[in-house]
Formats: sequence, structure tokens, C-alpha cells
Amino acid sequence: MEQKVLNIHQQILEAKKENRKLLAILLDPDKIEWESLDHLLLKINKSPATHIFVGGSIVQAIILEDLIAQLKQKTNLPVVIFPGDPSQISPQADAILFLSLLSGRNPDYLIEYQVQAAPILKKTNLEVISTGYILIESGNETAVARVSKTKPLNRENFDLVLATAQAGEMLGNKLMYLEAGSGAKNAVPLKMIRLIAQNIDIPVIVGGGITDLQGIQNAYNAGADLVVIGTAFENNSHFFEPK
Ligand code: 1GP
Repeated sequence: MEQKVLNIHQQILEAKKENRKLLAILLDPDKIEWESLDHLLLKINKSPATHIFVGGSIVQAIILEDLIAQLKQKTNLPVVIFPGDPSQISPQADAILFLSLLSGRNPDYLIEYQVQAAPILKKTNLEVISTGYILIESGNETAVARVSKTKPLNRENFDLVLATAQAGEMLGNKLMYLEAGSGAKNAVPLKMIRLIAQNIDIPVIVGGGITDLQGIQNAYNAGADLVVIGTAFENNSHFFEPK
């Protein structure tokens, strides 16, 4: 019998059902050292990563295209755009997280940028995965907060974070991303991950400020289905290797 090819969202659902945890390496095209890209890709191929996310707060379209072209040539991992704004769309990727910044009240990040992106996405074959994006306060002001001009949710206000995640699920988002912000001082609290994971059905992505392998494991144990690692791997390409 012919096996049905699952799209990326279906693969994430399948993994959640089977309790197979997923790991995305986040590459910010702005921070890539191009001379050592091949070495980096070798490390990615040897790492436990299941996905590559590409995006950043400010990225030039041409650099995004270049990076995705290289990733598609030199890795087999699905490449998912994690956009900072509507200019970050490349038809060469496999999918895009179609984000709504649910923790903020800036209409640009709730609907304006989605309206701008829709006709562009319609012209591509990208798989569009609607994703609720919740920024949690993490110690210092993060790039997401600065660029989006929104405030993160208080890391102690569990009720508000839960209500936000549940509203996002009711609005039809397919994934929920709990974000502390890139390079965050404090990652999303494990108790918060647990509360959200237990009270929504869609897969939970967690990222921001996770700096060691134990941190990844702790997030999984709390209920994260997919963990995103950016800065720690950016700073140390041996990050995933056993000590
Ligand atoms: C940021 O969640 C990602 O959007 C990853 O954060 O760079 O802190 O790993 P870090």
C-alpha cells in the first residue's frame, strides 16, 4: 500500500500522539558566519534536530533566500520559516509559521502583517501553519518585545497565559509557541509549560533562553512537544555533543 506523505503539521501531530519529542535549531540569517556555514550544516546533520527554523527580527530577504537554498541543498531536515515580518517569505522553504502575537495588543502583529503576507503566500507552495505566539516575560527586554512594541505576559500570571493559549486554540491556531525571547535570561517556567500543555490539545512549542541539554529535557518533561534552540547552538556548534 502506498504510504501517505504527511505534511509538516501532520508530522508534528503524529509525533505528539506517539510522544516523540521534536527539536528545532533556529538559524538567524543575520547572525550566520557564512565562511563556516558548511561546518555548521555538518553539525546540524549530526545533531538530534528534527527541524530547522529560519528567521529573525530583522533579516534581508536576499540573505534569507541564500541561507534556505543552502539548507535545502545540504540537509534533509524540513526548513520552516519563523518570520519576524512579512518580508521573510521564501518559496524555497517547506513551511512557514503563520504567527499571531497573542500576548501583545499591536494590531500589526495580530492581523495587519498577516493580511500583507496572505497574497504572497498564495503564490507559493509553502505549507502555512497558523501558530499562536505568546511572549513570556523573561528578565530583560527581548528583541521580539522591542521590535513588535508589545509587552510580554507576566511570568507569574498563569491564568492570563492559560486564557491566552486557550483563546489562541479556539481561534483555530494549529500550534502554540511559548516564547521567552532569543537569548532570554530566564526560559519559560516549567510549571507554565505544564499548565498549558495539559489544558490545550494542539502541540506546544517552547523556546527562548534554553542553554543546556537538561533544559531541553526539562521542557519536554513538562509537556513541550517541540523545543527551539537558537543562541546556545549559535554560540557553540558542539552544543548537542555529549560532554
Ligand atoms: C527565539 O525561541 C527562540 O525565538 C530561541 O531562543 O535563541 O534563546 O535559544 P534562544
